[in-house]
Amino acid sequence: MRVWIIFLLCLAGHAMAAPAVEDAIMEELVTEEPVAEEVEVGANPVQIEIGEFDEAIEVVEEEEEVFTENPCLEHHCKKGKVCEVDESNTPMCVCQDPSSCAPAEGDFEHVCGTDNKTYDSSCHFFATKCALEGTKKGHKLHLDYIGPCKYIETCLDSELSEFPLRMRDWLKNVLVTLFERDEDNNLLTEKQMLRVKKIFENEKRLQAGEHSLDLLAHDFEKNYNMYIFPVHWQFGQLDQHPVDGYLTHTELSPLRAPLIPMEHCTTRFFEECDADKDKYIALEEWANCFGIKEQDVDKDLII
Ligand SMILES: [Ca+2]
Ligand SMILES: [Ca+2]
Repeated sequence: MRVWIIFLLCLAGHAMAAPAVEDAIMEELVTEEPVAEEVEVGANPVQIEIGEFDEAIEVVEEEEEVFTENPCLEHHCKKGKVCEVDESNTPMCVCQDPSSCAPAEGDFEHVCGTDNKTYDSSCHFFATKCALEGTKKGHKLHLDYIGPCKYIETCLDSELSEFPLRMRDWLKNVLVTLFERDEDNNLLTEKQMLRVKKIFENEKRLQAGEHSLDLLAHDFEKNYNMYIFPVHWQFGQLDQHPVDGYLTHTELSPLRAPLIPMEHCTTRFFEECDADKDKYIALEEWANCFGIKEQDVDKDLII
């Protein structure tokens, strides 16, 4: 049960820091289109900063040349790749040499691949995956979880059925926490706020904390409607690359990767969630895994 408290904290943290977590894992999917630097037309930020010191002007010109002549500055590569220019000064993304990754500062930076190998950091992992691009092995290799590889107990059937009970409650609590902290209105959209407000104001709401499975099951039955939105919301958070109503292994990573070392049923849960075994979790499959009735699955709830 203690694990779930940590889990809750992490989760609140995760949701708050969603962009950062997603950056780490989702960059794998970022397309290689050049990203324009935000420089105002006619403005030269370097000159403005240096001002009128004569000595500095030469430096300014040098920096300006680097800025205009290095096309890599405006060329974004997905994780595992770095930008290089060819003979005609055209930028291109090439696989990063794992030895050029910053050394890991501790175990917490290690990641475990689906090949059951520990990589020093996600940088090392993605660089290795890049080198295997186009091979069957590379296609199958994913980041499995955060932290060094370790023995993960088999998930028993009885334990598997407990998983959605806690997960649903947790999703609901994350949303309520976001609602409470959202002073600047940038964690949730207005429509989301309205939905969560209803949950927040429901006096019969089970407060965040340690609850027995019986109580969680009872609450789900009693306050079923309260759980519909959080389940849809989490799906929408993950379905981003692309937004298509299906979750790939990589899209699921921001949720799975921190969870697996703490919750040994995570892998099995998401595997079984893909009921038709096509390697994608559709919204209907997702909702069903969390006990949401078919008639309540509504893609318009993903707002
Ligand atoms: Ca998707
Ligand atoms: Ca499926």
